[in-house]
Amino acid sequence: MAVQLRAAHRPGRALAALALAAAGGLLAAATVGSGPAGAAGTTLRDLAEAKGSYFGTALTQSNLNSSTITAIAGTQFDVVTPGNEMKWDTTEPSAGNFNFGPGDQIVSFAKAHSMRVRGHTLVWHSQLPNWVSSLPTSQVKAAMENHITTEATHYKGQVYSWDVVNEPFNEDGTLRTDAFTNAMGSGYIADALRTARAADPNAKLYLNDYNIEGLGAKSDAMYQLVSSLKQQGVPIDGVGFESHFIVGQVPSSLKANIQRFTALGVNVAITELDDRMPVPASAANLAQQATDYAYVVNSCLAVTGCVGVSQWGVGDPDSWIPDFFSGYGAATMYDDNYQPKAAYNAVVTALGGSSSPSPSVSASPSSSASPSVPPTGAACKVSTQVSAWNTGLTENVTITNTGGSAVNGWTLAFALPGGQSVTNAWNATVSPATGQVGASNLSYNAAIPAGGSTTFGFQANHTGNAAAASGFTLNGVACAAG
Ligand code: 9MR
Repeated sequence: MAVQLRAAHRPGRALAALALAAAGGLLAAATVGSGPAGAAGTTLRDLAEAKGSYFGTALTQSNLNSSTITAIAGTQFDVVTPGNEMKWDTTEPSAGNFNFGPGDQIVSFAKAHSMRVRGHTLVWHSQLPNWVSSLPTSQVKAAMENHITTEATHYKGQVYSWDVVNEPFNEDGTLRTDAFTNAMGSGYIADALRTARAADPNAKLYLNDYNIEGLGAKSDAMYQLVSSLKQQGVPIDGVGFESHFIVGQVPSSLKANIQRFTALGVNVAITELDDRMPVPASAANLAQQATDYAYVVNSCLAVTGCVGVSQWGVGDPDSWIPDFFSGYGAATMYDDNYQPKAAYNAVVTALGGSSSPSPSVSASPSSSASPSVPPTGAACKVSTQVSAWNTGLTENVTITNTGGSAVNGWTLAFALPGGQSVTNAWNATVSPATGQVGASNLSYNAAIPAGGSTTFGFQANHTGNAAAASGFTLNGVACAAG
């Protein structure tokens, strides 16, 4: 499905192709980029599992009606968190009347696709039906315990973990005032955890919150709470870092913060990852998002006890962000058409995946060019578009075939300015990372019809010179600028 590329992966092939170009203009371009899927597999879940981790998503009941969403969810992800279906307003809309139908549907989907379920959530101030908030304080404890016991018992053996208490803190680290603190003070948290453990002894019990991903007052408060719960012998297995980030603002202390929590003897999970930006999304922000996603995944992988990463939703169209943050969106790894974005490719790389296209892409008949049918040189023009920031850039390169016949299989050779180093690419393999570089077609874009164009792109680090590449030759024939 997605094409993920790492410049360093096939230097041999690309160098060979460039040598051929120098020798006579005949390239084995079609062999480049059509290699087998990565050894560990090509889906996020396969790659994560190979590292002893997981990659999850959130799904709502309505998402299950979209074959596009379910196709991606069922193949790419191995953990599902119900977006709304296990929350109190759905599961117990009036006192003692339980409705597990919607949650059960999510569980069925998970089972059918060998996914684990993160139960979300038993006790939360939000999406809490009015009848709970209206109870006399003397009745809240019993209502809470009954709710936890009934729901956790219903899902016993079917959920891998529970977010037992969700979002208990204010931004300054004080405990949020809600029906539960009003009735029980801070003790409601320990009580909720104990009640959940009694109902489902095998479920991992989590506290989950946002803006606790980096060091700061709120994460300090969570840290103190977990530390104190552990000291008291209260059952707690993990802390969920929701991770609703803004592009370019992922806290640099993320890994250190994960480490200090795991040092308390609990797991950490990245539970609701997304990374929003103003829309329409700029190329620079999409590139930064890729960096951010990779950083988050790498931070989790680097710490034993960080068990996995879940994204909140599958793709940009089903993300909660545009509804809650006006003018923002593009927060997930899949774009408006559910095509994988640079963030997806960056995550594949972070998970140790290869730069190969998926097997179905490799097998596509469009990979008709083969080493025994050398591509022909062609008249061409090339245009470039660079979006740069202080240390990096993305560059899109459009090749137009200005000759009279189709090109079948291509390598575009060009010079990168000094200091630029390619970190990843899309719609082509690009290698080597620096200097004189070759970009070669993938199986699905080998053909450029006469008069037609194709675009590929890459991300690069730079040390001050963010100029576009230059000196383009297509299959050994110099191209005009255009
Ligand atoms: O994705 C959920 C969205 O559909 C709901 O409208 C929203 C209501 O609060 O809750 C969303 O999920 C939240 C999650 O349960 C807890 N952390 C923040 C998530 C985004 O708001």
